[in-house]
Amino acid sequence: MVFWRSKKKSDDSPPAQPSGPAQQEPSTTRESPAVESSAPDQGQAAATPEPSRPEPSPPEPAAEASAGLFGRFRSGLEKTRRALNTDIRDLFKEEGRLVDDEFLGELFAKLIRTDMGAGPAEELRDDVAKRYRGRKVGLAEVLESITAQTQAMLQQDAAPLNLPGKPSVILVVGVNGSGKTTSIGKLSYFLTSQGKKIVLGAGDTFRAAAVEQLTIWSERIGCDIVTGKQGADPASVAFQTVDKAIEIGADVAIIDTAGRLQTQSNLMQELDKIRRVVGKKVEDAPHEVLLVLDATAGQNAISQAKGFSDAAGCTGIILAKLDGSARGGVILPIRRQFELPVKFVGLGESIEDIAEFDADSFATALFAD
Ligand SMILES: Nc1nc2c(ncn2[C@@H]2O[C@H](COP(=O)(O)OP(=O)(O)O)[C@@H](O)[C@H]2O)c(=O)[nH]1
Ligand SMILES: [Mg+2]
Repeated sequence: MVFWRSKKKSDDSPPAQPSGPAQQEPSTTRESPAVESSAPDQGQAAATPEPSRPEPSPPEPAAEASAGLFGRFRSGLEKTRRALNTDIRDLFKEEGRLVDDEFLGELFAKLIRTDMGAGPAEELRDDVAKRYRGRKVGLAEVLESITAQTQAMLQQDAAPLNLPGKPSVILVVGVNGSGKTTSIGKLSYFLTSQGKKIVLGAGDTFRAAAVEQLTIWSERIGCDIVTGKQGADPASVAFQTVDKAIEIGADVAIIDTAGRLQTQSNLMQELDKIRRVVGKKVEDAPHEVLLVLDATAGQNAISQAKGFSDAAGCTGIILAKLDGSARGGVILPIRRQFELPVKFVGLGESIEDIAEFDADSFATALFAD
């Protein structure tokens, strides 16, 4: 049975869950009950009044917005930034340093510790070599060169969320513990503050705690949520969520899903079913399939992205937990190895700790003091 509710805003914090690198998926296999081809049961719909939503904030002037973004990346990337800066500064004990093989080798070793991978670290090193080999350089010059090169490497076409109509449907996928539910909470807040009306769908029906967690987010944001009982068919919850979004004229339906690995074929079929079901309700839905990757998982995040981007038809990445470790360099191979744009980055556990990705501000923040 699927039901929905509108919640008043409250100041409860979302439940903290143990964080950690990509926890293993439950190995249990699940049989999803067939989706009823008939229209969903609307009998459970409670006639609660519409929740109040925060007033949309006025748009910021572009310059201010990008300065704000830089500041947020800067503090979110604190751990990576500190490690990098301390490491690179260590190379400059003396006033300047001769750029020779020894220096270049040391620089490479420092860069690679951020999990950026050998390819990007080589490119950054080679760029410094090309510009400065045989010369004595200062820290500032090297940082400037690395920043510019990183900006170029992170560049992507503008990738705003594709929200073509009312409702647009966003499906959120990824392995267990990557940050899906938290990212949905933060993304919903972000969209709500742009004046959008959101409905959440608690499609992770595998664990009761996941439903509770998303419900608390919905209460904080003041948006509607559709939930099912534990073990309910996620496709049915997804269907009802989209139905609810249509009914109340919501702009965006965001559907949470249980954690899965791209190798679990039964769970990947379940995702297919969710896609089919929402596609029947709204043309071209889901409009976005966002893959949430855990930046603290380093190289694991990369192999996950590889598998998922094909298997689940992903349209973009949310790179969560960039604040959580000194491995923020992982964004470089993620940008490089996948066609998928990074749409958002997660910079903490608070409701505002999500930001639209911007290559220039991000790279500048990464190497900033
Ligand atoms: N520091 C930090 N923690 C995060 C972030 N996103 C999620 N988390 C934490 O990671 C853990 C797992 O998140 P959750 O959203 O439940 O993951 P899910 O299983 O993919 O839905 C929770 O403890 C979250 O608070 C982030 O951007 N930064
Ligand atoms: Mg979850």
